[in-house]
Amino acid sequence: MIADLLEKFGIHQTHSGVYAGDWITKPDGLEIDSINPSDEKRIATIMSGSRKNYEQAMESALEGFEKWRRVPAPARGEMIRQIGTALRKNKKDLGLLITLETGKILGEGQGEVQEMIDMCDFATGLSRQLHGITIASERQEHRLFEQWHPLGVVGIISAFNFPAAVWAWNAILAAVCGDSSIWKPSFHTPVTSIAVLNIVSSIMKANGHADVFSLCISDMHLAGEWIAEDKGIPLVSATGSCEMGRVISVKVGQRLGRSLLELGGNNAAIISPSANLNQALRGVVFAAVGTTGQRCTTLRRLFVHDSIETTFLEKLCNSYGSIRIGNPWEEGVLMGPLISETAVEKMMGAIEEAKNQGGKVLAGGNRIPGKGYFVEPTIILANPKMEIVQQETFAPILYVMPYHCLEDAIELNNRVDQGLSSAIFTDSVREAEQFLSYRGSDCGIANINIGTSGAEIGGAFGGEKDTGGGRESGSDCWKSYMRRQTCTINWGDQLPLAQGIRFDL
Ligand code: UN1
Repeated sequence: MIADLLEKFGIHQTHSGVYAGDWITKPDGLEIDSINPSDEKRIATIMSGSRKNYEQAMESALEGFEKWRRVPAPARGEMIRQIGTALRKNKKDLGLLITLETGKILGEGQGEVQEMIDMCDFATGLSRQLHGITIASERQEHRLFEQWHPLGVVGIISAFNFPAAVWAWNAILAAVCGDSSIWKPSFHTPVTSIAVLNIVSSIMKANGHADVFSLCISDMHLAGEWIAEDKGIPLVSATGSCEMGRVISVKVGQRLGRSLLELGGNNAAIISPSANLNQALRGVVFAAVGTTGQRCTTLRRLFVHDSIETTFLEKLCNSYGSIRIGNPWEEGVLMGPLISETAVEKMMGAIEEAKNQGGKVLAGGNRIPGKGYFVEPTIILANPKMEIVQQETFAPILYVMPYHCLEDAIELNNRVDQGLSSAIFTDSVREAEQFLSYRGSDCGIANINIGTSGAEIGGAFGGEKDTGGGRESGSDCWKSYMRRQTCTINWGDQLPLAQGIRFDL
């Protein structure tokens, strides 16, 4: 299965990890093994990039930008449309490769490719809508307006859990805006990034723009730091942990660059007494267990009204018991492995910690013996004050806590450092509107009768507080990838000054 896929995507057993208009034949960084988390077997070995190879990829991206920004936006959109078509053709196989390298189930692997396709469609439309506004000038015979220009090379740092879609959110949007990009993927998922580059660059090569998308896989976080410190990169878009975001944003800030951060979440859902409990159950289980609890939007805290606590928790524990865990490419499996041994250790450590702090395990709680990083999805009855509940553990642990009045539940929803996603299950308009009001959820995403994860690309994606404040993918997020220019034209023969200032010579 793996050999065929590698061949299909043109990936050698030992493959270059640096793309600079073409693959650099022998990058001289350390060799990295990509490991299948389901069986711990090697998928391929990647020659990672050294500082010198990074500079080569950057040089190519800079050259790419010089040419690319001259291409009219709708013509750029046409090439993005072709990328979307190529992704459609490869959806099944690329989805499977993502499944093998990340451990997410097949439906989610393919869903991730669909997210890339959706981004291409969105960006193609956008290619004819990168418009500015005209503003009424306070001066006579003046015109005041805004226009948007390409920004430059965009640095993209992405995480293992969405090894392809998050690149597309950024790189495809950047490309339609006239930018080139340099990508540092997670060292857990180098093979997916190579497959993506091969699909995309076949289109870009045929159109004479092979250097719009660069890639530099590096040992650990090295290339992330190079990108953050590089003054040639006006915008660094980084997805990952809050710790990573703190390091990156300081480095980018020091050189007064812009950063766009999409960091951790500690997302909560509220189950109100009026909720449709079957709907809520499905929403909660997908959000808490999907992607083995490794989405930044994963549901980690659940506030259940005390009047329905017993009924709902019983339903929830029963459905946790029936979740099929196993090889993520097999039909019917709903949960694959965690990404690594370290991730398993962190999960087990968090469960121990929760018990020490007074938590009670209601379901799961164990590692599954044998090869692969498999664990049981876990429910812990907790107290909102517990220290561990304030933290994001990137694993399928759901802390459940009863509440009595909605104001308290909303206050608890907001009482963590992160502010990414939130949800309420309710049939009450009053409760729903309160949750969405200025005194409701403080998160970037607030859902009614939908879990915390699984956002569509059409909206702006991201969150507040320690989540980093960035917004990616749909809506008007394209504006982050361009530079805004405010222009005033005086078409009269006088020189009136703004604010009515008189300066007569
Ligand atoms: C992430 O986990 O970094 O809303 C992104 C969602 C997905 C994206 C998650 N569309 O869950």
